[in-house]
Amino acid sequence: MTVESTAARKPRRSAGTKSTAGKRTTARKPENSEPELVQLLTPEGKRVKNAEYDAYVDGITPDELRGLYRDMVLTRRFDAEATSLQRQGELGLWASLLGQEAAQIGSGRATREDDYVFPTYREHGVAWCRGVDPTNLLGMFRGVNNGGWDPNGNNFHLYTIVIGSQALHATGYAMGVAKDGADSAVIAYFGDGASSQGDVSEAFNFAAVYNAPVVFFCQNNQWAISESNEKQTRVPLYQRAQGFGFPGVRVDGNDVLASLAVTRWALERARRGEGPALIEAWTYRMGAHTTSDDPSRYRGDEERVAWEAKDPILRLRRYLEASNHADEGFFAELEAESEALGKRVREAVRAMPDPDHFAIFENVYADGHALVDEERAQFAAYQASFADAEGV
Ligand SMILES: Cc1ncc(C[n+]2csc(CCOP(=O)(O)OP(=O)(O)O)c2C)c(N)n1
Ligand SMILES: [Mg+2]
Repeated sequence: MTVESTAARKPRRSAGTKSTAGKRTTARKPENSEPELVQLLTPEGKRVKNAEYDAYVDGITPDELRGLYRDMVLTRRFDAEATSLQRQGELGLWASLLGQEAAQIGSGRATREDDYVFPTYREHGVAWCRGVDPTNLLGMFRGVNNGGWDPNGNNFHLYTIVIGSQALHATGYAMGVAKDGADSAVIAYFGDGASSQGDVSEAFNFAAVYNAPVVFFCQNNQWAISESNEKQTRVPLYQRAQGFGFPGVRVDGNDVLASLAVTRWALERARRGEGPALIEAWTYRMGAHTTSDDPSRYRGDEERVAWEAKDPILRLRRYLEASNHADEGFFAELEAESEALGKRVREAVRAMPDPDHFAIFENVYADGHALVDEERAQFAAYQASFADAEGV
């Protein structure tokens, strides 16, 4: 083994011992230490003070807190239903958000109606906050359409599978918003793995140089399929922003209040013309990458057990109960509402009509294209060949 490859296997330790001798910096925290993050609600459900971010949630009412709880519970219920539907053969694939509810609901509820959201394929909680009907998220995963909703209907772009590309789309859109003189903001979601894509770095630089009103919201769920985030970066991801010339913050992504507060801060400064910000939401993908993945092949159970203790829904429930903001009636009603949502989703998916086989060729280009015409003709001939076989 070469010296280089040994160094590459232990990047943080060697970088830390060399450059931090005699001085402590947050960039070189030793491996396995707790990351520094903005937290307003502890895993035990205790509200902790934060001089910088309290102001963004100070006026929050018990009703709004119950609303955040409801959002997270219903999103988790919808997600579980979609996983079951995949197991029953009703969906081809599903990418679960289990564990990431607080990061998504907190940030999603921070957006304003005129803001524009660019999601990955896992932002079911953000879609919920934007008012996209959850059943519309499932058409693509059933293979009956290529999207399922009008992006301009809720300012929520279509799910994007090409990792990191939506960071550039969001930045371009935000540059347009600024040119229009509007005071809306744009938010781009992506994962820890996406941070290794060139598109994301390009987006950071364009956004910084053009002072674009875009918030980069990275859900660091610790894994990019089977690659741990140790393989994505030598410094905490939020610190990358500094090199591009804008602020970066790490927030407890399992804390819905902190996620709401930090995202409000970032969106408000973007609206004021103060440019981009990066939020790294520190969270965990509790389930498999998708229903096609088996995480037991690359990670141990201890990790999941440790994160279970930080469950985003449980901690808000503890807080609501301890502060007498919710009673048994509220939780029972929500349980019934969750079951009704599951049933509605199930029935809607099963009732989705199969598309016309030629629909795939529609809307590829606004004005049509010779290559698409050729492919359509080839497919028609292929289909016609079955008609012959049936006649035999
Ligand atoms: C450009 C590109 N490369 C590779 C893939 C395959 N791929 C799909 S998901 C994924 C991992 C993404 O990890 P992360 O950004 O952390 O998001 P997460 O799935 O954890 O939410 C990869 C590599 C892809 N879809 N697009
Ligand atoms: Mg990830």
